[in-house]
Amino acid sequence: MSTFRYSVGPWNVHSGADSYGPAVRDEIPFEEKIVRFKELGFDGIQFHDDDAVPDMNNMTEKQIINAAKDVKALLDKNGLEAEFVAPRLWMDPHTIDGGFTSNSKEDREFAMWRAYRSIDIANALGAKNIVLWLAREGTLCYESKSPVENTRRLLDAVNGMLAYDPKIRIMIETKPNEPVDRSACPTLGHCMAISYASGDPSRVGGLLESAHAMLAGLDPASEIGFALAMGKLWSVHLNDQNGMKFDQDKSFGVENLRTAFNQIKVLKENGYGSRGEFIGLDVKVMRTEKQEGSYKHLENSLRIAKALEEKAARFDYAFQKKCVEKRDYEALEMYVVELLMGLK
Ligand code: XUL
Ligand code: MN
Repeated sequence: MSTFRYSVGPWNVHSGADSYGPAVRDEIPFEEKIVRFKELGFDGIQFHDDDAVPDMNNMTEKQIINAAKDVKALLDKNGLEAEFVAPRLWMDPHTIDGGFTSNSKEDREFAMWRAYRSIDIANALGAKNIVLWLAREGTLCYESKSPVENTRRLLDAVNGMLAYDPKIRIMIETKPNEPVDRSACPTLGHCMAISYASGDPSRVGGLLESAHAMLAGLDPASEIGFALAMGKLWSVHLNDQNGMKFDQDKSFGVENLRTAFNQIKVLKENGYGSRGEFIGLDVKVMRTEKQEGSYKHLENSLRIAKALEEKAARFDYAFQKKCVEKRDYEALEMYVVELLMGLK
């Protein structure tokens, strides 16, 4: 029995286009994805603002809210909960140079408009959280922006959102690079600093993505543990990554099984999920997969995560304690590897 509720976003099933080649599979309609997600065993859906309301730039504020209410009805019909809404501040002509940290005042205002609309959409969907993946908040050319001003602008944007709605919570999804070279908020440590400097630290927390931590040269389980210790880990994007290269969004656990185990273990040990948190699986199927394999990465990631939940439940804490007392970490390490190999 799984102790966690799992979530997924519509972008996690996609047609395979990348920077070097076009789509290789057909687009699957949004409604069809929602039904399939439920069948696969997901309980939560994650949204970008324009996943929920596609043509929002050309709609009034009232039209946006009404369109989001239709999506809420679709979720209700399928027994699904909306986990968060994230303003998609990286696709638009207004956000070429970033949103909150853009050098253009007009573009910064556009970013705030999208952030406020995202809060409206979250409220219509019944989601308590806004996610900020700060894709283009940073620099391609280092001297184009001041790192001090970037940080202050980010903080102002967070404070603006907190003031707009007295209940909404903001989770920063940290990432050190890609698509920018140097990001304004690369790790959960930076996120915690923004939280404590904000107008309401109790409503600003973090979302840790495994691959993003690895891109920063950090261990995802330790990043998770750090934010848990602060009481500020409100979501995760579990996936995997082979080293420090482009963001691969591989199925959870397929490259770094022990690290994956330790992410599940630290979440489980600290009661993650007991306050309604979801485990998001931010994974992408390989471009080589055919149409019928469009959901295979989600099935595989769920299977691996649940199998690791079982391994974590069987972890022998008495043996661990003995090893620690004797300072025999070789024995402890061998035990973990044998557990993962099915030899224990
Ligand atoms: C980007 C990433 C995004 C966010 C949501 O690296 O992880 O999918 O999770 O916008
Ligand atoms: Mn993510």
